[in-house]
Amino acid sequence: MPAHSMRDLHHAPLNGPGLESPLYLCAMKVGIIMGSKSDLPVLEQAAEILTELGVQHEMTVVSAHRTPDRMVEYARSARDRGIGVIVAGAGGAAHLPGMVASLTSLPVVGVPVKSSNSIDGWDSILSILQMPSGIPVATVALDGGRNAGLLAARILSAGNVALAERLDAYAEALRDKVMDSVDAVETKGRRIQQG
Ligand code: C2R
Repeated sequence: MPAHSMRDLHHAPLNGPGLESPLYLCAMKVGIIMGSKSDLPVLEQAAEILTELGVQHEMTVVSAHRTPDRMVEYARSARDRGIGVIVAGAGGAAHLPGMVASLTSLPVVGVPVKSSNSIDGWDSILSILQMPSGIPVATVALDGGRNAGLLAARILSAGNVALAERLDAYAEALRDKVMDSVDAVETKGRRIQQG
């Protein structure tokens, strides 16, 4: 088992590895959970953008349906383990994000996953989106792992200037990329017009 395995939550590190590392901008970390290992290609996108932004995170499998006791333990212990936001992804009858949100007052970002048992993703979207009043889940697009990571970082940036600056730089880079494509498309248009 790896040094910081989340298999047994009782022994999970309180503040995660390398909290003091200059690589990390934020003392709090993001907890990324998924209903099944089959969701990994979507949820690892959240881990990737968080790494790019310098936000520490941990990732594991927790299922409301298949491991209900583990889900309760995960959600109840999350705040004390240094987690500030939970990103929860699941497909099909996706009860995991909503159930986790009912067990903790931490913000939960839900990621609907178009899984093999899904009816085009709609079952997952609606079961994560249509939460009863009082228990919010911030739902991103189908398979929107990257935006889930970005939203988690934005939530943490509310009290963190360095992280906010990094998010601004990320948005600026996106804008530059689009402006490069504007030039390329307009040049192509002029060439077509000139025959
Ligand atoms: P398998 O690929 O393991 O059969 O799982 C998972 O998130 C996955 O997308 C198929 C799909 O079932 C989902 N699952 C849930 C929950 N647990 C697993 N929706 C839950 O607790 O909500």
